[in-house]
Amino acid sequence: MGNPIVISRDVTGLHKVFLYSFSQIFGDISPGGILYPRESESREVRSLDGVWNFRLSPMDEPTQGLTQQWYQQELRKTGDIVPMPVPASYNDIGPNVTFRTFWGLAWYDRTFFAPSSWKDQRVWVRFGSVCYAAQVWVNGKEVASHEIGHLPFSGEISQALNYGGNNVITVAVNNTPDQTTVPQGRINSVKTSDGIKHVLYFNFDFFQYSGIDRPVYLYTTPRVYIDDISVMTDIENDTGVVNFNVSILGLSEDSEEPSIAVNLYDRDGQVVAESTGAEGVLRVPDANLWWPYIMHPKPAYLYTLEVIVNGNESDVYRHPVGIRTVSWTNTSLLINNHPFYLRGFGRHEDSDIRGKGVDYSLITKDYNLIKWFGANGYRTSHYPYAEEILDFSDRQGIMGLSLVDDHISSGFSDELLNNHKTSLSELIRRDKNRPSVIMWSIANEADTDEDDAVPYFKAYFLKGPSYANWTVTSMLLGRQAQFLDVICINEYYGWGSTVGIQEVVKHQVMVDVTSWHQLHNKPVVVSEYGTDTMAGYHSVGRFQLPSSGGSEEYQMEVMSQQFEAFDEAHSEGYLAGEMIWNFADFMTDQRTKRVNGNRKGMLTRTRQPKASAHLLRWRYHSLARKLDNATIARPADSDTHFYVSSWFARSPQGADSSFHPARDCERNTQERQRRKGEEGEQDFERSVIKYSFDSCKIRRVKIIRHVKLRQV
Ligand code: GCB
Repeated sequence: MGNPIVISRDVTGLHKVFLYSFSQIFGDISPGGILYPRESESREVRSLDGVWNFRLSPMDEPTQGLTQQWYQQELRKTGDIVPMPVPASYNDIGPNVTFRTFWGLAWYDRTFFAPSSWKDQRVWVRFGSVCYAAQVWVNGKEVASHEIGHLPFSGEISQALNYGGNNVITVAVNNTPDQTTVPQGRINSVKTSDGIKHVLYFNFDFFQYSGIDRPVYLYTTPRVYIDDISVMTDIENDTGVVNFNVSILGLSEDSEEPSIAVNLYDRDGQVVAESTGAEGVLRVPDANLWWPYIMHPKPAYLYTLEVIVNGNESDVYRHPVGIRTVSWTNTSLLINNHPFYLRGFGRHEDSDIRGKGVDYSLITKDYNLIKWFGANGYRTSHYPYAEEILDFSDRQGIMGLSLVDDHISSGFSDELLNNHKTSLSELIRRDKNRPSVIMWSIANEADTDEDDAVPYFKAYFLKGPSYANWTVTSMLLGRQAQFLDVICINEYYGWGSTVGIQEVVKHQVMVDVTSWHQLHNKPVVVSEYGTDTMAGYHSVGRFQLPSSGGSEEYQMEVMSQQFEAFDEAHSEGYLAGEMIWNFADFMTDQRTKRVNGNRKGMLTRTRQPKASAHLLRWRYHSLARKLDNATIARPADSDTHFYVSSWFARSPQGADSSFHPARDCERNTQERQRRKGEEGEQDFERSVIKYSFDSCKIRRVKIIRHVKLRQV
């Protein structure tokens, strides 16, 4: 099932999922289904991936392709074309900087054959994503359009096809941002010796790759077809419960009333439950639940839901289903009623040459590495990831905080709100059935301090579909955090303006996490922390000369400080996870603070480990052993003098005998309880705030606001 929705809270404080009608649960979800194309007895799927023809619009006449109707003929007849791989971002494929920095309309086309056997069916084209906006023609007829990248769209092309012959598909891609697009951006003007130059500007920290970056499929369905399937799962003792809802489209007055059969198969192809009708409940005794990686010896168990529609024609669609629940208390996250601690990363879809283009070799390598680290989740920062990537998460048990395109910084207009809501609603429509998706995250580091932000996010929260999480970075969020279920904070102590002062880390992290929890009585996840680090740059560590920012040693030292704070906050009971920024180095715009991209990765952009990768691996493995009771082997190369976790040996040999459960944490807790007892709850909070105010001047404004917000 997709993301659980809190509808009620019981007196124990455990937030439970109750099943209401699907429309209530999914709120303003975008209409119509967007099922992934899958072959079956009634459906054919053909990939249109490969090498397409490509040309950019002239910079001085960006709309030329539209005014001259390039889509009415093959692109090669309109001017010079170059080959362009699909899926891939076009920016780093071209021979020159024009491709890299281009903004405006880019044009693609290719031909394909449509067999005569398709004539009696419906034929569709489906794009996994086009960044940012797309218009699609087949043989000169417009068949689809879509705005907002990183999300799929489809269009029926039955009426436009030349059956038994060749067809031309043309796509115009527009990557021009403004203050109402999601994410926001603008075109800046710069005076140069050749006159005014118009350049793309984004105020977020990743390269805005453009183009047809995810797979393109043609697929067929019968005329009466399964348009969408929604599942919500629950657990009653040992019984797995699968609530399903099927929507069928294409019925005409002459259509026979279709009958619907729904079967659930286990991994061995045995039917374990069956039902009929468009809505119903399947019960699976002794169900194999979907568990995250490492939390269970058989993680990521997937059943197959088969839907068969019989009428004048029949349609069959098979959908993977993981049976699991996600819930949360005011301190923790739970999966299948067991508390879990998120240990993972912020990531990017990013690699050289292909940009954000889907690449199975890269995806497979990345998941091998995620598991090598012993991570159990990640945040799909800062946009919805490819379905092909999330399939790996579903199949391997890697939990995900699924982010809508979340860089909304300011200029909170109605149009922006509309686009933002559409994007979240399309994301939920796409991923609602994925067991690996455990939260929806809707904004990253928005300017929540602006007055316009309050009504903006209020409207977003009240009318939009449900979600569970909002990522924020500073104390300024206070007014909006009341609407959230889980609070994620980004913090960069020991970096940014405190680079070189790593002593600030532990204390400030505790202050942030504690204050957020106390202010809203909700679980807190640290969704970003980290330092830029040049692989191969070393400075001597803290036990000899001071290490300096940017070195591999410094990155480990800051991490080590963060780990101590995380363990302390976790032992207090309200830190529900930690996600380092970033899994791997990634490309950004050219900026003064970026040396060929962002270097906060544990891995280089080519996925080679920095020293920190080993430190993180030690930590995640030791957390898995302690918190998930996992029997995974301790990493062999575990000789470290860094703080890894309170359950990990500090001895250079890392011998197993020194594996001591939660001793430090308990001591810390006792000390804090003693302090609370002496000072009283209120005083304790105030002293925390005052202390941070004194010890770190940078936080002064934020802390003052924090105090004010508490009075709101
Ligand atoms: C952040 C942003 C992330 C940046 C990161 C950094 O807070 O959420 O997009 O890449 O900082 O490295 O500056």
